[in-house]
Amino acid sequence: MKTRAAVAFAAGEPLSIVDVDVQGPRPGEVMVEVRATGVCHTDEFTRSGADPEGLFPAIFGHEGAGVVVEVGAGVTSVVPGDHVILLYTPECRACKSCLSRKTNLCTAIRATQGKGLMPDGTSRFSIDGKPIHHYMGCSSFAHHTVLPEIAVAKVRKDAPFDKICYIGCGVTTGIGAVLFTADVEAGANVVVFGLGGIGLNVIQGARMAAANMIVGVDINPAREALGRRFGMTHFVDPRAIKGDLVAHLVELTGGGADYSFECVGDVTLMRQALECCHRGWGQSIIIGVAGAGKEISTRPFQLVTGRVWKGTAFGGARGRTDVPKIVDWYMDGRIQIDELITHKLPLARINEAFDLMHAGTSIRTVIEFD
Ligand code: NAD
Ligand code: 022
Ligand code: ZN
Repeated sequence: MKTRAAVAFAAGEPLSIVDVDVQGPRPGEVMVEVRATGVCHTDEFTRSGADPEGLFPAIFGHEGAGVVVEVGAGVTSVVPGDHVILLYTPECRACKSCLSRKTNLCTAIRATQGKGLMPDGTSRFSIDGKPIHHYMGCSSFAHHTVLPEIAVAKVRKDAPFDKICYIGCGVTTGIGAVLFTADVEAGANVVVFGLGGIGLNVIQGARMAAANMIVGVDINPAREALGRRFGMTHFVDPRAIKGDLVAHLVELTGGGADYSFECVGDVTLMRQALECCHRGWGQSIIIGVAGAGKEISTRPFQLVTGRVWKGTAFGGARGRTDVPKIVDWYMDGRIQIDELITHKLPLARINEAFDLMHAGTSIRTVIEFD
């Protein structure tokens, strides 16, 4: 069948809105009618050409929600009509990683996903018989897309697609980093570097964990008001303080952060985030994705004296298990999403979402399909 999609034909070019051919689901796969998708940083990172692993032509998008319209042979966990959130981190519950209970990084379809292909090594998308790559196993910038069954989380039907699509990446990454990766305890002092689509969700995760101080650090002073609405108790603009940022944060937190989170993707900030942690136990969690080839550094003394450096993908969340719970938290009013969806556009105007991202005026732009 034909479906409308935003196709990236070459690095650095705007996406083209065209009709593409999409094949039905093969065994173990499902076709989803995407109803809404967020536009996130990695989409722009790959579109711009900065991602050395970027493949073209491709259909980007990895923050999607929609309705299952067809299932392939052997699919048992969803049926047509089910509402789902797409998962760039699948959960097979059978690979070594899933069975370990120590990581959410399922390896079942990892090799082909990174190559922009379905697990059988082929693509479901094409134009004039020429294949188009999938992206992060999701390709939510297509009105209809095909995924392995293990890469969709079934969610309740009363949840609005234009809000819960954001649970497909930013919300889960930020809240999950606090609750799953760091396991922040009540009363802890938390420092968050970068108050964008991820950092603001870290802040609300810290509020859920009943943290004591929640210190936000951002060079954009406009982020202070939004941070406070999500539970931030103190704001630091690095450009406004005199002297060393790390010393300032250690002083402010009365000896250092119990937990810090880097939500920018800058290796200098990653070092500062580690070094502002409390001697003996402070943990720093890297969420931001740094450019290819970048390296982090610190003195070994920082770790020898008990600070811990960690990283997290998708907030450590197990997609099919944890994502439906996060949807419930939203529906029960325990987390805020609406305030972070600052812009909405139809697919035809998706390129404006990248402009808004660069201008720093958006937190999230959501594309709604009609
Ligand atoms: P964003 O652009 O919305 O937010 C970044 C924020 O950092 C902005 O508010 C900006 O003003 C601030 N900032 C920039 N430079 C700064 C500096 N030197 N000091 C302090 N603040 C600074 O981006 P986002 O959507 O929140 O994403 C943040 C990062 O998280 C990206 O690198 C993204 O790729 C990554 N990410 C990682 C995962 C994961 O699973 N690990 C998932 C999603 C996103
Ligand atoms: C999502 N991300 C950034 C903004 N939005 C993001 C980027 C990369 C990862 C997670 C989130 C990530 C961390 C670790 C890995 N990835 C490797 C996982 C593994 O090897 O098992 C990652 C993921 C998917 C893809 C590439 C890297 C991909 O599909 N191309 C989860
Ligand atoms: Zn993302």
